Amino acid sequence: MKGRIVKALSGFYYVRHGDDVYESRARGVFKKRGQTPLVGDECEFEVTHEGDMEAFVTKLYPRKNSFIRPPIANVDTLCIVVSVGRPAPAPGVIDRLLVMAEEADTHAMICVNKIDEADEETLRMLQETYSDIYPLVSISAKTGEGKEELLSAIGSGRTAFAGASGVGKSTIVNMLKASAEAITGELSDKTGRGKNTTRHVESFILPGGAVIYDTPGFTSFEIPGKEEADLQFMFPEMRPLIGKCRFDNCRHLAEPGCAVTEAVENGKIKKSRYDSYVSQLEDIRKSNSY
Ligand SMILES: Nc1nc2c(ncn2[C@@H]2O[C@H](COP(=O)(O)OP(=O)(O)O)[C@@H](O)[C@H]2O)c(=O)[nH]1
Ligand SMILES: [Mg+2]
Ligand SMILES: [Zn+2]
Repeated sequence: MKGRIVKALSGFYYVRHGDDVYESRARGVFKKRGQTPLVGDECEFEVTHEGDMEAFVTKLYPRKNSFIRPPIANVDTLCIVVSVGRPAPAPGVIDRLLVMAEEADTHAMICVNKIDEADEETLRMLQETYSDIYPLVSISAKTGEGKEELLSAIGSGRTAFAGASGVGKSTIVNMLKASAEAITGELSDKTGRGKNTTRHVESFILPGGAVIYDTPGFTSFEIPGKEEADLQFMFPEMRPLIGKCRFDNCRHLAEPGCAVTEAVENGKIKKSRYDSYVSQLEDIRKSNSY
C-alpha cells in the first residue's frame, strides 16, 4: 500500500494511509543502502498485523528535496520566521535561509512575527527589503493577529518553518496546531505514543488540507557546497540582470560594466541583499579552496 510518513520516533515510522496510521519499522534494506526514511516521504508499506496497525516500510518514492537538520523530506514551502521584537532581525541569516530555500527548490516566504511588540521602523525595513521579492506576512503568534493571512500565504502544500532561535517558530506551530487538534489527537490516540516527546519530527494536517512540519526548526544551515557562479541565481531580483554585465563570468563584485552593482547604486537591488550575496560568495570561495 502507498502511504506518507507523518512522524518518526525512536526507530518507528508512522505511516498514514487515508485516515489510518500504521506504526511501522523500516526494512533492513534501507540501512544497507544508507537510506533513512524521513517524515514527508511517500512510501510503500506492508501491513503485518492489521488489527494492531503494524507495518513495514518497504520502499521510498523519489523526493522533491530533503533536509538533514531537521530530518524532513518533500517540503513545498519554507516559511522563514523573523522577529520584529527580540531577537532583532539579522538580514544575513534571513538571506542564507532564503538561499537554502531556493537551492532546495521550495517556495520561500517570510513571516514577520511579534508585531505586538514591533518597532515600526524595523517592520518597515523588512517590508521594503523583502515584499517585492517574496510573499511577506506580519503576525503575532502571541495575540493571533495575522493568523488568517499566514494560513492563506502557506497555501495547501507542505510547510516547514525556519529562523533564528527565539523568533517564535514553536509558538507559531502551536498556534496552527490548535486548529488541527482533532487530527493530531487522533494520531496520538491510535499510536499510543507522541506525548511528552521533545526531540521527534511530526507533521500534521490543517483543516484546509495543508501540512505543517512540527520540528525543532532550521536555525542553522550547512555551508553551501556549490559553485560560486550558481549563487546569483538564488537571488530572484538578480536573475533578470544575469547575462547583462560586460563580462560573461561577472561575479558582480568590482568588475567594470556590471549590471548588478549598477542596480544596487540606483536602488533597484537592496544594499543589504547585495551585501548578503557578497558575504555568501566569500564563504563559497573559502569552502571551495579549503
Ligand atoms: N511578544 C511576543 N512574543 C512572542 C511571540 N511569539 C513568540 N513569542 C515568545 O518568544 C519566545 C520564543 O518563542 P519560541 O516559539 O520558543 O521560538 P523558537 O525558538 O523560534 O521556536 C517565547 O518566549 C515566546 O512566548 C509574539 O508574537 N509576540
Ligand atoms: Mg522552537
Ligand atoms: Zn556583474
